[in-house]
Amino acid sequence: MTHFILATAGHVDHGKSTLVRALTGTDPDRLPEEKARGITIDLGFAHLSLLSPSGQSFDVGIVDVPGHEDFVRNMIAGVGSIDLALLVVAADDGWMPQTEEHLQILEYLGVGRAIVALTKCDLGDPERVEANVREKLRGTGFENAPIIPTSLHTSSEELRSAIARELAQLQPQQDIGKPRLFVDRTFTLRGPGTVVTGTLTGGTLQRGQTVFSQPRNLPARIRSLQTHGREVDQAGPATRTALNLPELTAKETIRRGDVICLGGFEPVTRIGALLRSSPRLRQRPPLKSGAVLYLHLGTTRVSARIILPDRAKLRPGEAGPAEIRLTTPLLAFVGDRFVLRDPSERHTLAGGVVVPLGAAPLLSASDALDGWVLAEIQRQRVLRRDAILRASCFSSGEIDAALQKLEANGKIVLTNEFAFVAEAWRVARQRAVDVIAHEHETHPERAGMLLSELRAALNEFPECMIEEIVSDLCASDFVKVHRFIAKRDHRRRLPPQIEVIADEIIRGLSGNPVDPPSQRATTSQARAAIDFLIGQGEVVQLAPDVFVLGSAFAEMKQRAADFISAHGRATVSQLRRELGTSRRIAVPLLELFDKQGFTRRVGDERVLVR
Ligand SMILES: Nc1nc2c(ncn2[C@@H]2O[C@H](COP(=O)(O)OP(=O)(O)OP(=O)(O)O)[C@@H](O)[C@H]2O)c(=O)[nH]1
Ligand SMILES: [Mg+2]
Repeated sequence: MTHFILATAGHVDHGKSTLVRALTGTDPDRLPEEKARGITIDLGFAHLSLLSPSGQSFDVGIVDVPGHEDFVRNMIAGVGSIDLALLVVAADDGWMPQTEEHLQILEYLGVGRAIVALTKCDLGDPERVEANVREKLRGTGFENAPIIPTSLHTSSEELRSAIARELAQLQPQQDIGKPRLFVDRTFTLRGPGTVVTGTLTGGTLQRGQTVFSQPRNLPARIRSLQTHGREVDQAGPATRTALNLPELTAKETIRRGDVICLGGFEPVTRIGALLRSSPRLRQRPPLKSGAVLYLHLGTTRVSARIILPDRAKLRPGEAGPAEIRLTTPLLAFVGDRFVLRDPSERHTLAGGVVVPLGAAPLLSASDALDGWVLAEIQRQRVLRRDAILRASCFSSGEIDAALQKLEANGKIVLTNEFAFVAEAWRVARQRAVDVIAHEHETHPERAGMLLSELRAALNEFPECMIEEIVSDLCASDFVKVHRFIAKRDHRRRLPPQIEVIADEIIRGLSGNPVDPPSQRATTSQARAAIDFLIGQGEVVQLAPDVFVLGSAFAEMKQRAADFISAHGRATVSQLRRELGTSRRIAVPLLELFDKQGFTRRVGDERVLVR
């Protein structure tokens, strides 16, 4: 069973609702006012099961839209995520203003396929109107759409098979793991409570799942769900779905225009866009930069200021980038299509697609995703891989493929977790190599560069980038030793002027190795010399100014071990006497032994740790 959504379109009174009733047996006009006036005001819904010529079964959710020019807003809400349009033209009336406007809206919203139903063939001149319709479709995406003559008085069988033939050629909507239900109706049932209905796209919703109503980010659990009046455990893309969300109280908290989705998405008040104005449009008024218009996306309509960065006006037939500032937050995914209408709601001025802010206009659709991914990373310089275009109409597989391609083209650098702009990465990495080399040159006595100093030297780059660069360096010619990073071939050595001081220190400690005089390192050179000697193991530091030669330390350790094993335990003064040293040396020496886990203090005595 493959699911599709079909919506009607076309001028008022051309027979859309009559056709839906003929196809499905359901009268889509459900409001008393609609029945009274004989026109459709709001969206109507029906359901059709079809078999394709090859035996495939299709489950088709049908949305019937109003044709009257006062209700274009409702029409747009109905055709947001459909697979196939049924464009209705009455043979006695021909191509009319809303036939044209609806056609443009379908194109702006990216509807790829349509069937034209030529209705009221019992009244008009079908041949002449068909030729005219064919003419009108020339140059649009629906140029080759089948035109099927129909009438109230004849069977709808031919139309039914035309629909099945078209659907058989369609790619079913993808499950990208990001379900969104664009709410078009909410009502409250005594008992179950709030129910919302809408067209589900982009993924699957399940019973028991916690969802969020956007843009107000209200959490709710799905107690039950239905498609076409049947209770189901889950619903997938391209299904008309009803959700029972008892935690939301319908009237105040949820209404048409809201979106039900999973967690992790945030509504925005600024979006990037590429706009397109139909060449067929004789637009009055023109779309001017700075204008405040209505933006229709999904089932919602919000007021928005349109900024055109590169032109004063968008003329018919033109396309260009825009920044859109919204007066109320909107959940918009990159890749979403929308329509712009003038504030008096008389004219459809343009259509567009949501892109990352700052994305350059792209001509070829095949590069669009790569360009959008790159724009996202460029805007932030670095992004966690799992955050890139999360709010988009693309699956994580598609985004990952785009990342690999950008990496292969040298535009970005990828690590397990992050994506970086290649240029920033290259600059930062080179800076790291340079500062480490400089550190080795100016301080050859040091083990390397302190990582904290490296971070400080690169502080204009993001922390995570520095961490990844350190890992990258250490995978090649660099090593990390404790808190230092150094070139793998770095050998510590002393500059000549410090070597003289180091020699003096060694001489000072050698006179009486077990009880040498204190050493106070007052100059930075003396400190560098001592650090070096400690690093090399030539000197061991016992207390702030107390040092012994490494060899003396090893010897005293051995003698202490022998003495304690012979006696089982020993006091500080016993060991001081045994080692021939002073309390000044013995006390910190034994504390260091304790710290090294060589001895342990028991009362006033030391024992050996086994
Ligand atoms: N003679 C004739 N009348 C038709 C035919 N199809 C529809 N009608 C009539 O045309 C009128 C309008 O039909 P609807 O189906 O309500 O038209 P619609 O396109 O849904 O109108 P809106 O939803 O208001 O835009 C009704 O009175 C229908 O009975 C047809 O094939 N032949
Ligand atoms: Mg109708």
